[in-house]
Order: sequence, then structure tokens, then C-alpha cells
Amino acid sequence: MSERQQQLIDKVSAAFTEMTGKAPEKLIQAPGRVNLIGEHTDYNDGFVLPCAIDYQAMVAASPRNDSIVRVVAVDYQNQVNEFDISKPLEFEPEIMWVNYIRGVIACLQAKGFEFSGADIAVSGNVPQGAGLSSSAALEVVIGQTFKALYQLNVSQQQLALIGQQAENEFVGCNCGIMDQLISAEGEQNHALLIDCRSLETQAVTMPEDMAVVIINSNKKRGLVDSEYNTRRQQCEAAAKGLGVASLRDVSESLFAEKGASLEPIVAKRARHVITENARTLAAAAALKANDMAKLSVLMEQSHASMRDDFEITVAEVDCLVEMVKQVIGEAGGVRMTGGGFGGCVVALMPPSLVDKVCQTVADNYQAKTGLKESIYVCKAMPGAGEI
Ligand code: GAF
Repeated sequence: MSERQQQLIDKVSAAFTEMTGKAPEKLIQAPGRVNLIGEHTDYNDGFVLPCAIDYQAMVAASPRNDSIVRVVAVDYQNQVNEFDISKPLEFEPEIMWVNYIRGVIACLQAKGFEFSGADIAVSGNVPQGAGLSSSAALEVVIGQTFKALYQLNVSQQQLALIGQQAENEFVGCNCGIMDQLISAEGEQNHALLIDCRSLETQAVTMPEDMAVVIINSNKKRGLVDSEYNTRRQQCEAAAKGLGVASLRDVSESLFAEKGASLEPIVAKRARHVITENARTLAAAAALKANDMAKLSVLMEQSHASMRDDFEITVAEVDCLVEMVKQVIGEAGGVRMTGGGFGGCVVALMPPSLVDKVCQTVADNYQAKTGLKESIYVCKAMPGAGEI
């Protein structure tokens, strides 16, 4: 176990004991994720290639005999929130973190799962607002907690869908399924190629001689913002205009033939999604074949498409991508990762280049942007489960 994970366990265990006077019965984790390629394709029924990372949400919990759920949030000054799950659960506008928890419980109940209350201490080290899915990790860890405490017969895929439903319907963000699914189903040392229509996954081995480096621009992003929903609406308008259920159904040749019939901005959005789906499938094949030169080109094209067609990158992120690219050339790949409008870039590279990349960014990024980066060198981890 890593020192980082041990620290999280110590934090939630201590907070649990302080709140209840007892040791927790269960420890449960759910990871954040980094998406290697396939951005804004999930809600278009398309393909994504994320891996779960060694930054996670952690819970210490025990069941209760009554219908009370009492939660202590270590990352919010040990704030305690208590509610009765035998009554309708309400959205709490003043305490955002509790809505992810209530939302998952409400969705589990709506699906017919039966359970009583719980004492829960929760914490996490997935950077918030960075596009690494700290909210999905929280949703999945809560679902996994009730599964573990009450032996619920719920699959990992269902847990992911419940997390997504909580976010869509309770929290009010119209996200796709990628983040919750990789948090629930991730595999050690593998990325998952996910077909977001069938929800089938294919594990793709991460080559041992390749480091996964995430660089946070520290330009904060908000997921529940209008830009995400606007992109989604534009994609739906494009699918409707092209006479298909979703952009997944549009090949590059069909788009070449009919794309001009769309409003120009809608056509640009569609072009990103259609080409990104093709790149994601090609990238999974390149990763399998350990063809870094190919992966490097696909990641570069993905970034350009997000910047020029989908228009979801910001200057700070573009700057980081260019800086890293100059160091790694074709020996590695780099692109923005996540929903956009700030957040992180992901880079794959030979371990021998990691120090040089970190040094180059340390020497130049702040001078150019006024922001200080944070760097996380990650490993692909298993999805949610008991510890
Ligand atoms: C966010 C969403 F939550 C995902 O569903 C996905 O759409 C992603 O942005 C963009 O690829 O993380």
C-alpha cells in the first residue's frame, strides 16, 4: 500500500472513531481517473480510453440499526451531516458535498435496494475541480459502501450508472458515464476501452516502459457549468440534423458528405466527436501494440480538435501541452484531459523523460501564465472496492 493511501485511511479511520467512539467495520475506496483519449464522446454513445489512478476517495463506515445516515467530511473541516433515509432525501443548496451522498442513496433506493443507516467518514485526495473526477469517485465510493455494508446484489456497472444518475438528476450535472464507470471497473496496470453505448469494456495493458504524468494547470474548472451542457446540446442538434440517434452513428465519410448541411458551429462540434471516436479506437490499438509514435500523433490531433473544433481548452492548458511536446517529441503523447475549460493535461512518456518534463514546466509555466502547476505521476489502479 502506498504512503498516500495509508494517510487517507488513517484520516478517515480517526474521524470515524472521533464521531462514533468505535473502530469502523469497513474501509472502502474508489479512484479518480485520467482519460488518455476520447473526450466528450461518452454522451455521444462513443468510445473513451481512461484509466483509474492512484488518487482516490476513501470511506470508513459501519452499518446502523436505524434509518439515520451520519457523515463526517474530513476535507470540509470535519463537518457532520445527518439525515433520515426513511424520508425523501432533499437537495441541500448550502452543503454541496452532501448532495453526492444523498443522491447516490436516493438512486439506490429508487432502484429497489433495501438497507438501513450508516455512520460514514469520508475523505479524498483526487484534486477537486481539476478534471480528474473527484465527484465520480465520491459517488462510486458511497455506492460501494452500501454494497459492502449490506451485501447488496448490485454490479459494478450498476453502481456506475447509479452514480451517474445521482449526478444527472440530484446534483444537476448532465455528465456522461465515463467517469463513474472507470472508477467502478478500473483494472490495475490497464486502461479500459469503453464502448459508451453497450458499456462493454476491453482492458488494454499499459506498457511498463511508459509513465503516466498528469500536470494540473491549476486553472480551476467547474463541471456544472453552462459550457458543458451547451456542447451536449450542440452534439444532439448535430445528430438530429444528420438523422441519426447519436453522433456515434456518423462515420467520417457520412460526415464529409452531409456535414455542410449543419450550422457551422454545430458542424465543428460534430467533427470533433466523429474524429475523436476514430482516434480513440486507433489509440487503443496503438497502445496494445506499444506504438508510441502513433499514439503521439493521435494525442496531438485530439488536443488540436478539442482546441479548434470543440473549443474547450484554455491558454494555460495549450501552453502546457506545447511545453511538454517540445521535450517528448514523438517519444510520448500529450493532450488536455477531462471536460475542459481548465484542469489537467495527460502525458505518456518513457520514464527517462519525466524529470526533464517536470523541470521544463517548473522553469517556464509560472513565468508564462502566472499559475503554478502541480504534477502527479500516476499508476493505473483497480476500480472501487473494499480494502
Ligand atoms: C466530464 C464528464 F463527467 C464525462 O462524462 C465526460 O463527458 C468528460 O467530461 C469529457 O470527456 O468528465
